Amino acid sequence: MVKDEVVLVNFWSSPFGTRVKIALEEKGIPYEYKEEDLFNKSSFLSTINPVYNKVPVLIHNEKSICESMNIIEYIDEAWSDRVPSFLPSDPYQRAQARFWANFIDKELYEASRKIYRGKGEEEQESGKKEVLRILKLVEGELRDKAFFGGDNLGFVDISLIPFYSRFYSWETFGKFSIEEECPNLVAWAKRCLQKESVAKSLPDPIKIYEFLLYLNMYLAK
Ligand code: GS8
Repeated sequence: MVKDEVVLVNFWSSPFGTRVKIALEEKGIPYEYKEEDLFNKSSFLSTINPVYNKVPVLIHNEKSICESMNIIEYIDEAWSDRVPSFLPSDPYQRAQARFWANFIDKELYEASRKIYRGKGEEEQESGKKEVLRILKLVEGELRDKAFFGGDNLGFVDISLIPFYSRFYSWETFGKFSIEEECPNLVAWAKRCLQKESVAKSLPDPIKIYEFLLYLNMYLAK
């Protein structure tokens, strides 16, 4: 059997890269981690992700795969012999999982940026409103399940949980409480954190906050 060579190219604070770390940990796939300096990108990055020049990129036996949720599906398929499966086997349930992961992808990151990068109070308020609207919709989908994936972490859990590291920043910049508005979702996040795969992959919320403060100063220059 050929030995798998797996490399994750990432930047520590990226919620997208955190998704990939969790998926690799969940399946118990050993990998090499390579930190990419996004303030001074390497030419290597443009060879492994020539279209977007962004992280994360997964390199499996010298072939690169881009876009985090695409990478999660790839991991699920390439290591289909390993549990857990991230996508359900039922076509309708699969479509639903993809729908919610796609919704999170399209909406959450951009809306949240308005809270900490907002140019003025009005934009910040609209960011807060949007983030809460998104989180409440997602919370509704959780219903009374332990995880979006049922009893185990699934596709939607993996897509959303990395953002939990940013809740502290959003709440501090925006002066509001997500737990007050979405208690079930925060309880879900705490359940996820009890999983080793999540606990060891999520960046420290305080470090994220300090990084976002720094980024605001850096971008204001
Ligand atoms: C998003 C990747 C992304 O934005 C995915 O993988 O799901 N849709 C993609 N990556 C950021 C780091 S996270 O903030 C990135 O690489 N930014 C560098 C840049 O924009 O130049």
